[in-house]
Amino acid sequence: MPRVASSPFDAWLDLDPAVAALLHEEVERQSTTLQLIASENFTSPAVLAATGSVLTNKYSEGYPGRRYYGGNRVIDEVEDLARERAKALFGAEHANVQPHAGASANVAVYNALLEPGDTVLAMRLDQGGHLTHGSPASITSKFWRFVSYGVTPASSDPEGPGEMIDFDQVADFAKREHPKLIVAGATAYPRLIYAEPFREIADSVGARLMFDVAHPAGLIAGKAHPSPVGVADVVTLTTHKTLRGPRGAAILCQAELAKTIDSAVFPGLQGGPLEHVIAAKAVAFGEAALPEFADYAARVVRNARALADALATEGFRLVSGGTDNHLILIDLRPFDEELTGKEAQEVLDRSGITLNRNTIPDDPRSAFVTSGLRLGTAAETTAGMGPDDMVLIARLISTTLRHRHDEDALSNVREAVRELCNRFPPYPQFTGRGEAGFVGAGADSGGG
Ligand code: DSN
Repeated sequence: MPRVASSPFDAWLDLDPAVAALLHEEVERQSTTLQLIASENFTSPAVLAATGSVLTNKYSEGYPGRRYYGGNRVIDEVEDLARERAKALFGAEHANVQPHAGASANVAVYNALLEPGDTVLAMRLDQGGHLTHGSPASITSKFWRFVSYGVTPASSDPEGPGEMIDFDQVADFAKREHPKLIVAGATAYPRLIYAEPFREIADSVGARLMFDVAHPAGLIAGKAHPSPVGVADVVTLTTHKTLRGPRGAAILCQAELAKTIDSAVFPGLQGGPLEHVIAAKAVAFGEAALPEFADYAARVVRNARALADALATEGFRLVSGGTDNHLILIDLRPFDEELTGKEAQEVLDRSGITLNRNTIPDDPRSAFVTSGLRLGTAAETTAGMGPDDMVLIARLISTTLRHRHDEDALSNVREAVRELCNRFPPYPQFTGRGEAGFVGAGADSGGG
């Protein structure tokens, strides 16, 4: 494996060459293939450094000022900094930065606000929701009684393409089922979700409102999307998607719920917090408060629109007709009735285009096979790509899928992908290729 002078892996190459080699391979993969998974991003060197720090050595069960172990003076400052930055960034009264993942954050909120068997109204997985929004495959459905809402049917009417959250259904189900909690938010819904209509429905039936902004958290922080903080009772978010931080999550709430939420996270659900990740969350919250992050969030949305338009031009049907956020959901059936999401994902992987298969609303195929693809622009926008690059990406996706049995065509696409990625290296400091700089700080290419 080539040694790169500036690679942070060099320091311990001789300590564990096997793992060092794998890290090197993954840097190469991320740098030479297109990262279009809607829930991924490229974090900054500062986020990486905090994640790989000595804070991983420390046990700190409890909260700042109330720990069960000694030696937490520095850790308390780290966690306080993360909490204060999260509160300032989102305008929240209270922040809990300990959840290890979005799934744990959601379960902690249910644990805080519900008794076993209580009714929750949330979006169904195949309609765009999340496993923890009550999927039968998730532990959440074993402890609480979930009723699911979905999106309106697809329509060919250009004035109203359909596949938007069905608020009549939300209101009807709320009236009929008397949920104690309504959950807003999604993982595969390309449209803006306002909190206010959910608040109105929740108030009409005396329910609490939780808004899961795992996906658009960075768009909200960057003011490209409106914030549900202050409208919803509780907001859960992940820190590693559009927010561009380390893998993890946080919960925001009003002061009156602070103690209940904190106790539900620890000791209710988790043990020792990952303070190295909490330090990296603090870094990410700090970066997201900078003016250039607002520019980044706007560029993510602009790129998603450009990619959506270009994919439509290539003949793909887009669920809901387009996008308002960072993600796009393709219904592959009109493009090619035989082509499943699974096969499309696999052949695109061979072309160097990384995305994920996804169910589409009322998908006739299973969640393992699917009829859809989900794409997002958060990562490649961080790398500096712009709208013209999105047009090229749409063409490369279309070429790959149309010529998926033609090895020469696939290898031409792979080469074009490599050339495109070479122009936008996410981690030049690790590969020695391209100009080293702060990832994501630059404006997009403005074109080609
Ligand atoms: N796995 C996440 C996503 O890709 O959206 C949701 O948990």
